[in-house]
Amino acid sequence: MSTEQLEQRWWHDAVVYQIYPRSFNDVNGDGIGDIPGIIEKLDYIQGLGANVIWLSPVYKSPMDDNGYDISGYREIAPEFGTMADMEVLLKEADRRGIKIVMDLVVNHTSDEHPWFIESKSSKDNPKRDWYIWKDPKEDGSEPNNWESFFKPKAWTLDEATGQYYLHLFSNKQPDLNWANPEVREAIYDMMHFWLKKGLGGFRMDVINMIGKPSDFPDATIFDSGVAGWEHWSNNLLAHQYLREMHEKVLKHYDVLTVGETPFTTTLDGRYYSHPARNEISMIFQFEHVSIDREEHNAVKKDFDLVQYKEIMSRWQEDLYQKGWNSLYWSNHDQPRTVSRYGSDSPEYRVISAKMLGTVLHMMSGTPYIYQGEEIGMTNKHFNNIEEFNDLMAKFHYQKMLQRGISDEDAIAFLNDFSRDHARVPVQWDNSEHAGFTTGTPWLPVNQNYADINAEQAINDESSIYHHYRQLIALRKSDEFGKVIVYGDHTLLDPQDSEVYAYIRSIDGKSLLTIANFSSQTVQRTYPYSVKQIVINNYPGSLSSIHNIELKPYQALVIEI
Ligand code: TEU
Ligand code: CA
Repeated sequence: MSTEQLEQRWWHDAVVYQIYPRSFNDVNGDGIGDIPGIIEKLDYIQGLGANVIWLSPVYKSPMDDNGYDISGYREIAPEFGTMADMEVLLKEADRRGIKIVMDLVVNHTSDEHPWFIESKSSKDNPKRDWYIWKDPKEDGSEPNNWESFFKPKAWTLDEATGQYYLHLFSNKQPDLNWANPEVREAIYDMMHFWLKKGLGGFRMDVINMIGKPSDFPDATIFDSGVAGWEHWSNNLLAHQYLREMHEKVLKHYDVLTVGETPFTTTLDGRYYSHPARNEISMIFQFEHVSIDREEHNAVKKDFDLVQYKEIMSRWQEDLYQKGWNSLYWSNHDQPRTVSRYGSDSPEYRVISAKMLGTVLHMMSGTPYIYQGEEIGMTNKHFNNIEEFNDLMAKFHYQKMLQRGISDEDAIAFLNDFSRDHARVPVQWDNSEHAGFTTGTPWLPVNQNYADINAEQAINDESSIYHHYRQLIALRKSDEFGKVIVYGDHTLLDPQDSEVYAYIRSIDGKSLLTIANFSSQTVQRTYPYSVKQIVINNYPGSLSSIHNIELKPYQALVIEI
């Protein structure tokens, strides 16, 4: 198929930088990152070359889940700033050619949202049906056996009215009832409110979970850690609501929409992102961030490059001309990229972080960079459960102990996978608290900030930051932009467990990416002639790849 068949959209060659506001940059010294702090760093993001910012939630919230529990959709949380600050951010970003994508968290609200307060107040309140209320079973127990991501059960009893309400996340995050058209209208209205301010789009939190089957059947699958998912993820209702949302809201704006969608296959990916289906631009799939852990049994598995390549290639190929991919190594829910997939040892941190960036940024789709990834920030060591902040870490810890896992093993598992790793403040310079705040940071900084910080990275031409800058520039370049954005994808040597090599091609132009995921020097042969080396994370040049020696974590992009 040719590119002509896929209508070109502005977000096809966009590069997104994700900001988790609480941990990004604090200007008023209260220890919490804020919107003025983001404005202060817009030049930094522009310097990197990203042209979209995805802002994790900044709305009014009691912060049970750091803003993913919203109590006012049209208000800014005071700790982050004011609506006036938000408008300045939009304006200042726009001046730099950067669009702002906000988080849309509408599977649930906070239990402190006025809608829920009304809904809870009595069984005949007009907003009762805005949330999902059910009578107990005859024995008084929960209406069904669904589990929650953050609690043992997905239902909490309201003593006053004698009914349970549904929450797929914490009990402070009640699920909205999307079956009620008034709820949907209220959400669409709110989306117009923000889009009219000039927003570049939305990242839609767990948007594949908004459809709940009306009979609320018991779960039948119990191996994922969240019983019930086969009923509430990716069902036809979710697609129907998204198509309605497109019709009533999205089609009136030229925006980027990305759905966060755990439990998805590439087929689901097509249904969400094929332009002709009028749903959303792209989704975040979870297959590749699930391969090194089994959350249900709290088991860490070895990273298997062969499996990783199989997953990524399948997404590249199955969505080619049939949808659109998002590309990410990390976000605010995942450990740090270089610690997880590369090496955070002093010897290999920089080189392996560049390798990982290269592999991702040469693929087809829209790349997302998580704050700090571009300077190779690493996981932090947490000594005990008190040092973790995230409600999910605390819940998993309890769950692990109940299953007979030792404190030591539970802490080790969290040190590999806790969401807190991503939420440790960004390291800006080598002053106290890494320049994140002049006060006391809400979550202590990683002590390696003297070596790893943005100021150092900007001043060092050979830093990860400058490598990312070059990768982004390639995607935007006349010479290679088209093949990077629209080329087809061919995986080489699927069984090679050390080297990831793939070719992107279009209109007779081809780029070969070769990346050594191991800390060994390896020999490989590729039957192509070298036109030019496009980028290389090691110095030096080469003229042939017929017998090439790949250094530890070496990554090259070659025009062939
Ligand atoms: O995450 C949804 C989700 O599936 C997570 O619980 C995921 O399983 C976990 O974070 C993986 O480590 C979204 C947001 O990204 C997350 O921050 C919120 O806590 C959650 O929704 C509830 O809004
Ligand atoms: Ca602040």
